Amino acid sequence: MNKKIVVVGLGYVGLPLALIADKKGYNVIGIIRNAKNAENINKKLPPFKDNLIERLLPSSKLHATTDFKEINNASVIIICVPTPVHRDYTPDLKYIINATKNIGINLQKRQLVILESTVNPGVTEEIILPILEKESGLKAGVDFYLSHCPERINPGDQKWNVENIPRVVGSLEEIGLEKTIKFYESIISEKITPMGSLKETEAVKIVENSFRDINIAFVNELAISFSKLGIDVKKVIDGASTKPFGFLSHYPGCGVGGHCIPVDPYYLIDYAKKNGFYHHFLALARRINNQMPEYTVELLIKGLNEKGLAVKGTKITVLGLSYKANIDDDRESPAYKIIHLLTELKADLVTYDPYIPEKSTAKSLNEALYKSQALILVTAHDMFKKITPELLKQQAVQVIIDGRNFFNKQDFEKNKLIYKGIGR
Ligand code: SAJ
Repeated sequence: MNKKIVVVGLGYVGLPLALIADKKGYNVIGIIRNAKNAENINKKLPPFKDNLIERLLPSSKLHATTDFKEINNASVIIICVPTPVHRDYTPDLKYIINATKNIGINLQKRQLVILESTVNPGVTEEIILPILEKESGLKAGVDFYLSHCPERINPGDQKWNVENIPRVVGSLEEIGLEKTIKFYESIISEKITPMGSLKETEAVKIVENSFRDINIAFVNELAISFSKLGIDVKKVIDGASTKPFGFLSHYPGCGVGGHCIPVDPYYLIDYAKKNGFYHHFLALARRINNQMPEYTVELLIKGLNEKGLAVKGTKITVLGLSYKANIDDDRESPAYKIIHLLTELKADLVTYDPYIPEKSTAKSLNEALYKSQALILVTAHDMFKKITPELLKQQAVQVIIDGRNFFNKQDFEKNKLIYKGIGR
């Protein structure tokens, strides 16, 4: 295999992959849409916060470009573009289709095309394959190879990264499968598991993330129920976690964000529906998780009422914009749904996320809390641990809505602050 490979899409998935392949001796070309972003990557400027990228980018030989002609003579072409959903939650494959068309136009014999983006079963064979054949005039599985290896990146994870996360791979036929396994075994130190088909491989990733979404929905529903029963759901989940088998803890929160968990189940719901089956359970879990921002705002309204305050005109601080702790990614973040709801209720809003200063209205935590009468914690950034009842009492804060059950409830209640968590 010649050592030239192409990675289409240099985001959370493509850039770590390109850098690991570069580190393992491949000649890596990254193809992206935005020339400015390509320029910045070539200047070794990390496009977002990520330890592996900050570690490997400075010494990498990765070259970023917008020119799909660079596919010429590559042995492997890996598609790592986003797979979002439309506003009606149906799959939005425009990035996949655009990348595939440009690859097809430049495709050559014996090249291996691998999809890493998360898709529902069927996309590789029913969408990608026909476009590649049409644009190239080549035959899949004969003239070129077509495989799927779903990405498993966990943004912000200090332990698991592209180099040490096991992978599953599937292909149209045996030779493509062997080539794909060989490629991933040359860059990843963990097990590469072959699946029996492309659809099985696509289904693995959707099942992984749907599993997480339904488990989060389960504890979110428990939180709403237990808050009426006077039971602290966090303590119950911690208690259940002492069981060494048959239980995997998830925790309730003010919403489920990110570009994976709240999105991926819709791909399966949509595809199964088109094939005669409706996933009531997956759809219900999505509805439960999607209503957590509203539930959180209702908690705030109740908390303010206990102090005779209305939302309208009250200074309220929203802490955290990113979708999960200690990262700067705010895609699908519940923060924006909460901000929208509070804006509609005419709150005097201030927002602060130390990882996303450019979208925060306050420049510091102190500025964000200044003269604020209530706060909603949306993202459990470590740096918010410095928020104590004493700090809040120096301001005018009387109500705390803890959207991630992050604070010590007793501490706040002991200081006569109104504390409401999610299910506690
Ligand atoms: N969340 C909860 N309760 C939980 C766990 C998460 O409310 O118990 C919320 C988070 O606050 C966040 C959203 O769900 O808003 C997603 O959180 P996440 O930890 O699942 O983070 P992601 O979206 O980065 O998920 C990634 C996924 N990786 C890939 O899709 C390749 C997912 O498969 C991993 O399981 C997950 O990381 C992980 O385990 O951290």
